[in-house]
Amino acid sequence: MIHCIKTFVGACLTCCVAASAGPFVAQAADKPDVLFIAIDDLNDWTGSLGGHPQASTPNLDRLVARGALFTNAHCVAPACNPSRAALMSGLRPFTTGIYMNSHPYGLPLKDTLTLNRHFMQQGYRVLGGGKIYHGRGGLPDEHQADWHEYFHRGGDPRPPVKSISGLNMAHFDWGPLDASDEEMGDYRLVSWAAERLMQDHDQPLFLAVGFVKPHLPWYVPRKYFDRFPLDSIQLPVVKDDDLDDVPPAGVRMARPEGDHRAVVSNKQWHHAVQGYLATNKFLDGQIGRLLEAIDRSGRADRMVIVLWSDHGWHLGEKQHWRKFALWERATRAPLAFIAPGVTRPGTRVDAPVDFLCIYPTLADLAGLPVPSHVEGPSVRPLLVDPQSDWDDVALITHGRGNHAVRDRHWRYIRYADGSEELYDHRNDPHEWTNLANDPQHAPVKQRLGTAIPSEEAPEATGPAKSAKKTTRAKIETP
Ligand SMILES: [Ca+2]
Ligand SMILES: [Ca+2]
Repeated sequence: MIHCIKTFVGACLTCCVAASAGPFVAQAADKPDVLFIAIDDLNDWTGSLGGHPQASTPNLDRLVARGALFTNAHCVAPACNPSRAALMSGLRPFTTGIYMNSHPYGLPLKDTLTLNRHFMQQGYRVLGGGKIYHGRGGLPDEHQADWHEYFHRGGDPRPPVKSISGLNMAHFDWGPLDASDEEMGDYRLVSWAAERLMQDHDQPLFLAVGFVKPHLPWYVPRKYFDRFPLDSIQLPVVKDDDLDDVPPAGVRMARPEGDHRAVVSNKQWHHAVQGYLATNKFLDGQIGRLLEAIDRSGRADRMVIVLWSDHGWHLGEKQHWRKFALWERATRAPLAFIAPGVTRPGTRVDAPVDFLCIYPTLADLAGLPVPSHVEGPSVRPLLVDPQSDWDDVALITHGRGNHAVRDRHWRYIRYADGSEELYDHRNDPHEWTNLANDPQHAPVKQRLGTAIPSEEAPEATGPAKSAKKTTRAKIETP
């Protein structure tokens, strides 16, 4: 294994040095292809992360088992736009000002060497499809030239009624479709990606495949709902008075009088869990098709793969739904790297990381320089040896001034008004008991608090929408 690692790294370093001296194409054969798999709104309800006992994701589990799965990985921000903007730019929300879905990324990142720009500059053929950055209206003007090709997957079939659940809450809805897999946007996305994997390219590939499911609405073909009969559905484990020890800033994020009251009073909780499990099962089938394409392409042994989902998702834990919060279920999400010659199959990494590690790690694994602006660390040491010393923590930001810090055992939350939560995951995996006011844990808060910034950029503005003057979660529209 050591020999393999040296050979792979050596080849990359050689081509990196050579690339600066002449046309890149001559060295392209030495660079690995990169397959960048983005998933929208998939929390830890996968077979491999075990967030729900009925989660069934055998294809995803098979893919991540080929390399290193991070079991304590967290988004940088628990919302689509700021999570993706941070991951793709290498910059935290409090550096760019992109804190919320309402803060546009186009102009603020106009001059930033984003991940796809970096790979393009380094001689990669950069292809994207589906949802990579946030936004359904196409790419912002400032980012049009950042992809050699971009595939827009189109929409998904709709049910004949406005709201299957009866909640009438826009796309906060779920139910079976009388439609085929082939009619789904993510099916077309995989077909496109498979074609590109089969083609010959005279440059190494950076292929970004952005699945839109399991984002709401949870409408997928009926067979996936049938797979999870309603009378078998297990609700998440919750504690009725869980919010009693959460400070008001946290309760405002949970907003129990909103989604949760609507779901419970309309007897939709089981239906919603069924809908999420079914949509995850549909997604998993598409990951299976992508996996087949990878293997058919003959590229697998020269391909670095990263798989991630942009944040977690609550389904009633802390009387909260959706993302937009700083607890474990909203921030924990799948992250896996498969890097031939570096990772070993079946590796599980328990060290805490956040998705700011993705940019530098991919650059590192491809033998590219890591741009100096990038704020996260490469996790290569953990890929080589999951037991490596790792002092870093995961830092999650939700709105200006609100942060969570996660290490191996603890989650520390500090809101903009200074109020706090502290949870010990060694004996409180559901984060039920807030220990922030227990004086004996002051040193833990002090230690984790050093990760929280003392200065934060103002909220970004742009031509499309102006930034909202609040950090409240309730302003979000997913
Ligand atoms: Ca998302
Ligand atoms: Ca509690």
